[in-house]
Amino acid sequence: MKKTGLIHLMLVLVLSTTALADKPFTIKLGVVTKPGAAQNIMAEKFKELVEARSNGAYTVKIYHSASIGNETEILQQIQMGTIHMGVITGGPFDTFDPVVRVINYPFLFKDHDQADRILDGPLGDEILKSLETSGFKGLCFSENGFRNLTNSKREVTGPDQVKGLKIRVMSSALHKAIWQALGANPTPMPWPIYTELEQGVIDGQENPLWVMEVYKFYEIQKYMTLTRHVYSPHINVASLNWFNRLPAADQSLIIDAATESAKFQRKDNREKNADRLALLREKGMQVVDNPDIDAFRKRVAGLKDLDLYREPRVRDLLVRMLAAVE
Ligand code: EAX
Repeated sequence: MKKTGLIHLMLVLVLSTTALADKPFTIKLGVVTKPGAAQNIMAEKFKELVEARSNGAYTVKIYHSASIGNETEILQQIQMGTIHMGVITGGPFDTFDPVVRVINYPFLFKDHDQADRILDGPLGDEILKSLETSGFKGLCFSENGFRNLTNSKREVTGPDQVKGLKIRVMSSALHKAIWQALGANPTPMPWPIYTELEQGVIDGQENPLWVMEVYKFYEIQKYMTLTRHVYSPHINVASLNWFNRLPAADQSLIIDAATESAKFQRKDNREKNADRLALLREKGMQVVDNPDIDAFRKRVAGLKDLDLYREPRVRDLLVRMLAAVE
């Protein structure tokens, strides 16, 4: 315990002196996805704004395509301060702070407007603030988007056809529980997963529309169902130790640039969805537009009573979140 504390302090000192001495200072930012992905669009916009506004004081280096590890590993490096920032999906985050499970709750948000209103409001702030307990400065939410099911086996119009499908899920206890409740055989696996889908290690996966396009899942997944079962935000985070030692003006610059980039990215992502759906159909995917959402909802209704939400502060936030979306 003591030793870890000392190493931590040394790291902090190294990081803070470098921040003052080196100009430009290079902000190392990690994303697991590749150029063209939602996370990368967020990261690239952030880079553009920070570099343009800091008068040469900061450059941003984006480590992408899992070059520095999967999302769990990127988060660990951010905790240690060896990577300064990340754009990370909600899934793997919930092992670091179970409060993140509240925003990934199935069928929580009705639409984008509601998601924005809540995540950009006091409840979203509470979640960002909570991340400080695990060493992250939560900056803002950009988006992966509403997640949809794809698979290579059969058309899915309701949960009955999900039964027995081997579905890859993110490394998240919540996502695993959702697919268990739906009758699937969920397999947690880090990103990327093309090879596993191609080789049939898994039958299906679930992600927003951009993923099926950017990662060419239309080549290997014939069936898609617009389940929109989870709204999947990205949490934009910085290493708390690093961030706390920045001058106040630089902190504001980073927060403002991240917030503006998130607004830009969410809009961009949403504007492209109609064309994406058309493209995926054109590429041969068979799409179920209106599955039996009520039946899906019923199967996951008991999730809020699981141990996943047992911790009092997590439960309390879930209860207030569910009330806020009513
Ligand atoms: O953004 O692991 C996942 O399913 C994520 O959604 C992935 O990073 C794609």
